[in-house]
Amino acid sequence: MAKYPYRPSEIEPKWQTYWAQHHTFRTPSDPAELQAKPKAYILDMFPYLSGEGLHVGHPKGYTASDVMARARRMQGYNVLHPMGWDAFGLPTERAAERANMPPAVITARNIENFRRQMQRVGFSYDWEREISTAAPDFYQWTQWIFLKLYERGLAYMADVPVNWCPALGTVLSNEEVFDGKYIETGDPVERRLMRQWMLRITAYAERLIDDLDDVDWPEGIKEAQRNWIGKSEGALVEFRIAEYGMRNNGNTEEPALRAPHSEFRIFTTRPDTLFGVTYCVLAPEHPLVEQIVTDEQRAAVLAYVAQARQQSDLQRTALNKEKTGVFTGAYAVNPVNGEQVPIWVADYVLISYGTGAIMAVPAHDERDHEFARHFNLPVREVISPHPSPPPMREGDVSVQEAAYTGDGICVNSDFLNGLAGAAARQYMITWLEQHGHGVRKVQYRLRDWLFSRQRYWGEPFPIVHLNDGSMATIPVDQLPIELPELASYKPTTDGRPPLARADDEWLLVTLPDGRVGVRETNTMPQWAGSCWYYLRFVDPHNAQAPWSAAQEQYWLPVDIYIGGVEHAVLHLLYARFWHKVLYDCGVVSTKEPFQQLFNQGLILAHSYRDANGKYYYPQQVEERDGQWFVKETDKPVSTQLEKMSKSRFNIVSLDDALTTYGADALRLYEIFIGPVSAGGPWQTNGIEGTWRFLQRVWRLVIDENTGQLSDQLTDAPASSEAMLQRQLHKTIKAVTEAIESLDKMNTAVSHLMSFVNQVGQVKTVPKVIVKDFLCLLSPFAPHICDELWQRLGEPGSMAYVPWPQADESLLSETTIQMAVQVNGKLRTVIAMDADADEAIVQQTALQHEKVRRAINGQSIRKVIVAPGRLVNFLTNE
Ligand code: ANZ
Repeated sequence: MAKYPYRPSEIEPKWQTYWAQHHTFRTPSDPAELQAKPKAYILDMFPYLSGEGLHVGHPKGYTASDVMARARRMQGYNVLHPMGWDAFGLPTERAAERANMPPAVITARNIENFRRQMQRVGFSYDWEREISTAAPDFYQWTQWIFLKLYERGLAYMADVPVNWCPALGTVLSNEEVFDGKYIETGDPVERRLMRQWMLRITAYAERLIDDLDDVDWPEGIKEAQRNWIGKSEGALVEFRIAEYGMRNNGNTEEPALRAPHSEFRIFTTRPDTLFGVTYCVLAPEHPLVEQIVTDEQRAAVLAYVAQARQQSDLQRTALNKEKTGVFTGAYAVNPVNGEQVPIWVADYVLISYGTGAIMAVPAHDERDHEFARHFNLPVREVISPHPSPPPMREGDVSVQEAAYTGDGICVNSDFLNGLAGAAARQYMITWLEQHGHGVRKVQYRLRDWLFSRQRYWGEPFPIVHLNDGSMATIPVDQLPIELPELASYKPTTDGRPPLARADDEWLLVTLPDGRVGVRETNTMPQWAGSCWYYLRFVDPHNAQAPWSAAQEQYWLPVDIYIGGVEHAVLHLLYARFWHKVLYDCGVVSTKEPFQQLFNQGLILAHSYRDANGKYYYPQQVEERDGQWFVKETDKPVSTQLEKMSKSRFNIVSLDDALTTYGADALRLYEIFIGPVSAGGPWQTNGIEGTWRFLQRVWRLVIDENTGQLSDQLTDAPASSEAMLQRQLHKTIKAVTEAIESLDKMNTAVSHLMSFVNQVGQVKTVPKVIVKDFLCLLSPFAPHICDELWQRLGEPGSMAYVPWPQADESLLSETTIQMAVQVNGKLRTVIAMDADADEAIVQQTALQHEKVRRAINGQSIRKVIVAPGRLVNFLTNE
């Protein structure tokens, strides 16, 4: 047994303490220091707190950003790499409810645990800048920003149909609801009309789309944002309600309509189809329904409206759902030809979009077509796919059978006949405007943001309701409005916020001018703090202002923002909105907050599930002849790779992995698993591999028997080992490029491993070469590198040692072509460096799309490499 082996359990706490005591990662803030260097603001999406702490899936993104931050410091940048806590919100409050403790106490405990875990992994955060969104000195400024929104007319109260979640006792935003359920818990959501705070995000819809062009984000995320905002261009068209007397070709027997509104407006993206309207539809909630419904139809219509209210928008608008609806008995007049068309009520028209009413063109809209077929309403073709007058061509489908939704030539359309597409739409809009029947309209799917919650654990609003019914703002110098202590934090079933139970001392306010009122008792949603936390990091202890202009101008925008793809819409859209408002207020200097966005992939783990869907822990199951069984009951179970979660019993504990292998092995493995954006399965033998690699690195420098420097090391110049020197410079180049790409950081680890293999082939190793190698390894495995650096006689941490530069003259140019086979079958040919070792060859081959497709997720049983010629992957087919 070696007496002085690699012992992460000793080295890692030692260097973590050293970094803390020496403020190694303190962010420069003094103007001269800032001026002297370029900046890199590298930010992780801060976690929302949970009682479970972190599992091995979480550090994937955190490690990638930490490697980047550490490399940037060595490359001569001023680096801002902070961490904080998304501490308000439902998850914490629910945990507090379960534990029967005040949310503040649970929050403090969770923060301790998260911080302890992150420090154990050795992330180079500047802990002196740690923030929590639930701390009064933070949310004071959240309230301050709310006042800015309010002053600009971007925050208002309104009676709105809300998503009310009975299980949570609160309303939720549109973005938080999918398929009629709260996205986090699956609790059902119903529609209610409530008076709530709204933020006018729709006023920024256009800019939220346009400015996406200026940021360096994954195209998929940009697209998700564009779709969420959902810009449509078209027209608002006015339809008059036909007089009862004029209906049915002039039967004057019936009474005249007494409706106060005798017209309604519809939104359409296809004004070119107006001559094809054969009926109109109002949403069940449309206020006109009750006024126009005829006596014969009233009972049927009211029954239909009542049942439609029970269903979510998604259920109602599903394309394949059988269409339902009821005729109101009333008719509308088509403004282009004076024709009278029946008005129906149907749930496929949503009250929340457009005007809540449509003109139906069954010949050219699929949903209208289905509806018309179902209720035997006429279908009139007004767009022809072919330029010359229809006889139909072979293979054509008549619009009686299926809607034709494409562009084409207008037919049966009076003055539009012969026009096509955009030109026809423009012509019609102009016609409508000239005749006073409609206007051009850009419509967004985006709704204003429902910004209040009936929960305790959130920011109080800095608003007072005065006795005369008006509202007033709390003066800025009285912020923060702190959350009061309550006997019970529980939500209510009637929507009365818990803060309404606070004592009068908190509730009743006398403003400086003597006016009195009651505080707003709703709280802000969890998204509020995360909308601007990245700004507070630039100047977190400022008591006079949310941040100083100088710090903001230096650090913003965030250069690299790393986090999960689940934030594609919500957080990123909300934060961009606030940022733009702050930009308009002149308090931030950039239009966009996050220049480059990066999504890390998920780390998956095997889960075990029986036929009833019940999950088992890995310890409860065993494999026999390739089949998995529950040990105790012999029940067969299936195994699959899934996202780690408590409910799937497949969490791999971060603390356990750290205890067994140490932080450096874990960090290396998190990166090694695959491209940062791809994720992959967690495998114990994988982390064992990086752990053994670090042992080899250790032995490269330390003689395990004596604890002294290895005899192999010499003080000779690098050129004394020409091959190794060349190899080093290739590694410098490859690792530098891999870090720069961020996504392909995993390849850096293989290059580092391959370099250590090369060292194994030489007798003596110049210390200068080892030192450069440690520089390259240190962002990934900082503890062992600092330790070896010190043992090599260098002072302090490596955190700011200049990054090595590759000497181009030492980079060999020889490349060779290698064949790549999967199970003996040629898949591709790759160009490789002539002295690349097996690990690099394999890694490079596996990056290839064709190879990956051929392997198709199967595990690799064996790899055969014929140096300089071919590599063959054998899988468990
Ligand atoms: C007539 C028409 C003819 C339409 C045609 C489409 C095709 P986007 O692109 O999503 O904005 N619509 C309008 N308001 C609606 C509502 N509240 N609920 C359900 N559907 C509604 O879609 C706009 C189109 O969706 C509008 O254009 C309208 O149908 C429908 F050949 O008007 B269209």
